[in-house]
Amino acid sequence: LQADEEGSGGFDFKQYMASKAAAVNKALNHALPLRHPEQLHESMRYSLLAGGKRVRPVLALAACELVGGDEAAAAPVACAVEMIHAMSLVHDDLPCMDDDALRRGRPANHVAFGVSTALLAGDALLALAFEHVARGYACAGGGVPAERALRAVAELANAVGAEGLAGGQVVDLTSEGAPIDLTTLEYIHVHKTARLLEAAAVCGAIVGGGTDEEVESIRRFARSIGLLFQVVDDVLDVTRTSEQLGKTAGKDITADKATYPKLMGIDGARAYAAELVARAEAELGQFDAGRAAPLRHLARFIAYRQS
Ligand code: GRG
Repeated sequence: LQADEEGSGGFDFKQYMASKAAAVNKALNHALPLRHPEQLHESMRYSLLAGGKRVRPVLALAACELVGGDEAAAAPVACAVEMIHAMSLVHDDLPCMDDDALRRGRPANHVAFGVSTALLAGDALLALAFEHVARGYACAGGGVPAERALRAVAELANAVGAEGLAGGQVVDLTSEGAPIDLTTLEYIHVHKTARLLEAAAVCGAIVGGGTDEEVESIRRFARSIGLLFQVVDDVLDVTRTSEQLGKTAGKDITADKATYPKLMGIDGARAYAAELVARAEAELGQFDAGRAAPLRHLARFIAYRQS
């Protein structure tokens, strides 16, 4: 999508993302020291601490502040969603899943550490995510009542399991090679991508003390930007691939993959992306405009990115 107006309103989104991501990186490094058994911890740290935009933790922090919570209250869930994200990437790259040798421009975890260690590192990161939340909110840490912490744990677990990432992944894997319709494509992206973004924002809003209505509005916002993320990715794939094909005799990387442009046409996919960003922004309408600025800019960043 092309941004029709800058509309930054004096808010420096790049600076906001950079400072939040730096704080998250520090907390993650602290949460996962290198200790015995070193092979396992090195493998966990390799995938948790190397790069990544940290979009999910920033969503958790921003949602918490949007409902009037203190940023510190969201720190445990912000770290947990990134641990879950990291483990899902490690497992996604395994030979029995997508079988990818590269992740974020480096060897995938199983290429660097071997399949058994990568599998266990993923499991251990998932366990650490829940331990980190439980310990972070034990003794009303950060002033978050246990009842809110428990609701956040249930939200996270639901996002990981059969109704979330694992469910989306199985439908993706079992649909491979066969033509799929828009409903199945949407199911895969809602579960594989949008669900964890949604859980990140919802958990931030819960621990921040949002009302049920606020939490559900933030859920709809995050689900829209999760889908938007995927639609824009598919549109960019088409643009990138045709540029590449213009220069070299490269192969179409999307040849055997169902995408929004294939199922809706490129103009249809662009119109859908515009609708999703409008839906996301509409959910923020009920909140204080200043407090909503980070999330409004995050939605625009996802919509208007060029790579
Ligand atoms: C959760 C138990 C359990 C198993 C994992 C493998 C799997 C089940 C699910 C796959 C989930 C997956 C890899 C979804 C893709 C998500 C996605 C859009 C990744 C890219 O996110 P970015 O751009 O990545 O935020 P960075 O590198 O910036 O962190």
